[in-house]
This record gives sequence, structure tokens and C-alpha cells, in this order.
Amino acid sequence: MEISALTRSVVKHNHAIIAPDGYINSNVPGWTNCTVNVIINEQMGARLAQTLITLREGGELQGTTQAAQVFFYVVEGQLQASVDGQEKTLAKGEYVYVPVEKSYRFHTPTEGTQVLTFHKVYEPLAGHETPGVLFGARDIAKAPIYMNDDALRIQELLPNELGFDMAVNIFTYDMGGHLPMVETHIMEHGLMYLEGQAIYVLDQQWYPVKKGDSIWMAPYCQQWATTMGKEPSVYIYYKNVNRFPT
Ligand code: UGY
Ligand code: MN
Repeated sequence: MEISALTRSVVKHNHAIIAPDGYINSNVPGWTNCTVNVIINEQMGARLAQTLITLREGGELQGTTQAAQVFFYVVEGQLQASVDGQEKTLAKGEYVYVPVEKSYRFHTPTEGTQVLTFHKVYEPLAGHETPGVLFGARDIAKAPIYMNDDALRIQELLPNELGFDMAVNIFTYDMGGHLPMVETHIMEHGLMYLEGQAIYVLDQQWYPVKKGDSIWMAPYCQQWATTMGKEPSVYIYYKNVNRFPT
């Protein structure tokens, strides 16, 4: 039997690794017949929220976004989506961006459907339109090489336009891939590993991570990562972008 007093999860002032072994479920009004794990939020010191929702057969997520926009990504299974009057079936790897003040309803016939969400309070920008509802899909063909290294590919899931104040990207590291430098930056990240294993270095500390693990990086938390093992490592990540540095 495993020793239950051990975990790979850590929570520090400027970063956290949250492995699934420590999840405790939350109840979220309007989200029914599902388990919800709030992985990152302001209680931690973060300015985004990240959740993982696991739906049972007939599970439903219903509500209206308020100050925060919400990005929903299907990690497993499928969802029937109805967002601001637009209907669509979302399969694994598909997503929908729900801007502020829009109604949404998702339901699933598939037991075990998993949905990852990123939430950020929207900061409007004078002269630029608030984004509309946007559907899309993971697609490696839309992932250009990152920083001239053909072992690294990034797909941007949201348009790189000033109306958006958040980015959500999928970062694929082929075998031998690693970040070209230790990043030190004002932007904050939340992420979840979708595939593979890696070593992540956060604030000079080294962590083994794998599929299912999530990471929070506060602004200026130094970061570096390298893939590990016999398959590529892939994560989906959030970043705040495009606003004046206050
Ligand atoms: O966009 C980024 O800042 C990205 N390269 N950081 C990361 O993956 N930790
Ligand atoms: Mn970064």
C-alpha cells in the first residue's frame, strides 16, 4: 500500500503543484451531477481561477458569466453546449470561450466527461470590442514551432487581439524539448498537463510532474521545463495578456 502521508503537491507563496491525489470536491451552484475541483483561485494568491469538473451521466453545468469570462476545454468525453443561443457538440480537445454576461448550458450523456476551466475577471479596453463567444479545437497543424526549436510547438487557442486580456495555449514538447531559457515575467500562469511527464523548475526548485497535474505560477515566478520519458509532454496553459502594467 502507498504511504498516504506523501504527495507531490506543494503550495508556496509564488507557485503550486496540485496533483489529483489531494483533491477535495466543491459544490458550485448550477453545476450538478458532477464533482468540481477548484485547483487555482484567489485564496492561493492567484488572479485567475482554474477548475476541473468530472461529470456523471446526465451531468449539467448551467449559469451566466458575470465579471469573469470562462474558457471551457473538454479533456475527456463529450459535451452538448448551448452558449448565448449557439448549439454545438464538443468532443475531447474542443473548447468554447464564454465572454462576460453570457448564458451557458452544458450537459453530457457520457459518464466521466472531464472539463477544464480557466476564469479571469475581464478588463475592457477603450476602443476595442469585448470578445464574442468562440468555439475551437486542439490541432497540432495550427501549432507553429516555438523560438526556432522544432521540438517545441505552441497552438494559441484564442485570437491574439487586444480585445482579449487572456491567452490559452497548448504547449507540446517533443522528446528532448525544453524551454530555451529560464523565464522571468510579469504574466501569471495556470496550467494542466494533458499528456506525458516533465521536470518543472519553479523559483529554483525542481519538480517531477505528469499528465493530470496542475501548476500555478505567480507573476515573476521563475520557470523552466524539460520533457521526460518516452512520449511528448503537453500542457494547456493560461496567461494574462494585452493590458497596461499598473
Ligand atoms: O508563454 C509563456 O510564457 C510560456 N512560454 N511559459 C511557460 O510555458 N511556462
Ligand atoms: Mn511563461
